[in-house]
Amino acid sequence: QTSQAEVVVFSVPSYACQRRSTLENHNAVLTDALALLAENAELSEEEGRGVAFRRAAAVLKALPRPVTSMTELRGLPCLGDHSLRVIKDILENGASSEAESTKQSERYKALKVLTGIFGVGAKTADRWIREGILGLQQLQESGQTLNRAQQAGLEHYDDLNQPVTKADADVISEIVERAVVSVLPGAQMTLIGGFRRGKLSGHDVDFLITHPEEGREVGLMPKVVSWLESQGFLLYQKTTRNSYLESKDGPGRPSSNMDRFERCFSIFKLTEKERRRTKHPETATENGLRTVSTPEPDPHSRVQISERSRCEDEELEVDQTKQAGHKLWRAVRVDLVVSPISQFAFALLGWTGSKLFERELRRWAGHERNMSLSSHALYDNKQRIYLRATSEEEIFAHLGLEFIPPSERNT
Ligand code: DGT
Ligand code: MG
Repeated sequence: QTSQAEVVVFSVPSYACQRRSTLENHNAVLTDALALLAENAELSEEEGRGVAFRRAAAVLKALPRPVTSMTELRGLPCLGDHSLRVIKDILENGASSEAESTKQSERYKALKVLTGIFGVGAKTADRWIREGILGLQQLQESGQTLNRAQQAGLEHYDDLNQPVTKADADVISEIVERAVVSVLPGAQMTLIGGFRRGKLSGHDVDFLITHPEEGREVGLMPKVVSWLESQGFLLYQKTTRNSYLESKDGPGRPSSNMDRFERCFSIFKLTEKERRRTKHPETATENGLRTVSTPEPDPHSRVQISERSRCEDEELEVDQTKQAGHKLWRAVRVDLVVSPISQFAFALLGWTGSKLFERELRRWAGHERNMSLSSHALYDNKQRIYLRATSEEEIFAHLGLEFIPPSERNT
């Protein structure tokens, strides 16, 4: 005997930024299917449909246990007719026929392969597919003109489609830290993106760099890039000015700050030697910030001894690796962002993700608070003022939201 009260079991707030979403997921079968349909919609440039599936998946991810019947979903937000059909199909038949047929479709497979090339987006992939190019071989034979990013993407295709581990992200953190300390003592760098949210793997490694004195960060990116280049760490890099004003994010930022906010898309060459060098990365401080001006406390002699024994181990291991025919390095996508300290909290919040969490924060700000949030600033449209913040906590407070730590932004 089931009473009405027992049927309504789950209660979930409608905005993802009001929820605590850890990496735990009790409904992976359902959310995998919805994520696949979301991805297919995004790759077909049907953004609205993509977001609808992403929101539905996020609600299921927030549930404390597996869904077993449709009645349990009553009253939950963000579950549209289409998503409900997909869920019903899975609960009744064990799989979603739509997700399965999408996964098998030539078009989806081709879109996946082609957008797997760094520098190739949905538009380019679609054009190629219409020209009959469905795979890498066909692309290479087609004589299509590829830009520099796409050439690098094709060259390092296998590596870049291999997940980056947390361990490798830590090694790259060390390298970026060395670069930053060499070119500007006192500068600070923070691991952002999925790794800041505690993910154990990712498609790239993202860093935010700043300096506690406003203005000192100007010109920092080219110096960091030159240093990395001179040390042979970069297989590819393209630095762009932040294209915020060209994006669809809406108003929100004084134009004087615009030329201070730069981004570098790069491909790192991560060698076995670097991996060994960084066996025990320092643990980051609570907010993820590391001041890079502090010198290592190790006495010189101790460093030398450990270097020597490490070198011997290394030679042996390198020999073994060579004999096994393995490549001694891998390519890794790395994104660097430089922000002035006055915008640091906004940049940190904006670049930690997840993408849906960010989208939901902006939607909440606009629809519920009449404010415009970006990675640069928070503007109150009613009072017509910018709201200052030096921490993520303050931004959540301005927005009237409970603070959600990075590890619970895995929507
Ligand atoms: P991953 O790398 O696939 O494991 O996952 P994430 O969460 O690290 O995703 P990623 O690296 O694409 O982006 C990290 C966050 O940075 C994402 O939540 C949103 C933000 N983000 C990415 N691209 C842009 C951009 O062009 N502009 C702004 N404002 N934010 C961006
Ligand atoms: Mg990332």
